[in-house]
Amino acid sequence: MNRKLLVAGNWKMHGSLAFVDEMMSALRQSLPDQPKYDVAVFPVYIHLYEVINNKPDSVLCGAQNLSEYDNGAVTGEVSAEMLQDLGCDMVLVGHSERRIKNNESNSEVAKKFAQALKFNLTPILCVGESSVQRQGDQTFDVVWDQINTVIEHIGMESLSQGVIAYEPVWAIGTGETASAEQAQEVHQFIRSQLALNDDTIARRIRILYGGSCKGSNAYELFSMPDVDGGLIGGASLTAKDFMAICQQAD
Ligand code: 3PY
Repeated sequence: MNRKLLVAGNWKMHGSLAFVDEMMSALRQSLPDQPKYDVAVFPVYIHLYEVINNKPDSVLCGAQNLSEYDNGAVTGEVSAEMLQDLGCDMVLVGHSERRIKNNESNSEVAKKFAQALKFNLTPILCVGESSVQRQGDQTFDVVWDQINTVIEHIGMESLSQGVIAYEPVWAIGTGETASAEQAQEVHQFIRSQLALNDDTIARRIRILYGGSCKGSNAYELFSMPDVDGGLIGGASLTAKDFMAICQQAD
């Protein structure tokens, strides 16, 4: 099955309004009008509006997080309904930085995934093991538990409306990248587990790789049969580096 690659820039807690304007004009100049691949950027909440108003039509925009609750008395949170109202297309759920620093549990992440779908946002479910878990041979168990909690909460058909991003925690912000073979091994595992439930969905769903993906390794990673693009951290913060990765998806 032909899956369209997705190159998604997770800007994390970086940027300013000037940075957004600079990036949007650089992407307008450098991206083809109708790229063969999908491109998305994920700024902080307060920069979403600026991105949405200045991005090229072909670029999707998403938030880095959302509330598991509907609109109401939940101070400091942002709902899926608000993100939809603003014009967001996508949202990250369960990034390892939030699982670790904000103690987000698998079931909280599953609730956020469901909220996103309720308001027509495409969730990107981030999963991945720590280095201790990898060394303890727990990679497959950890990753499957993270995905299966979402399936148990909302079912396979709903999961298939989102995207999965495999991001080994040991490769995030460390400069260390999973080799293309290591990434493929986990992506293939995820797809084969999904196929036990539903083969069509397993073949349709996009699985991105994230964790120190850059221009120099993107081609090798994207060439793997089960890698459908990347969720890019640091290398999404300059137009030159981000475009270098996008070009590998062409
Ligand atoms: C990274 O590549 O560092 C990421 O965390 C992408 O989400």
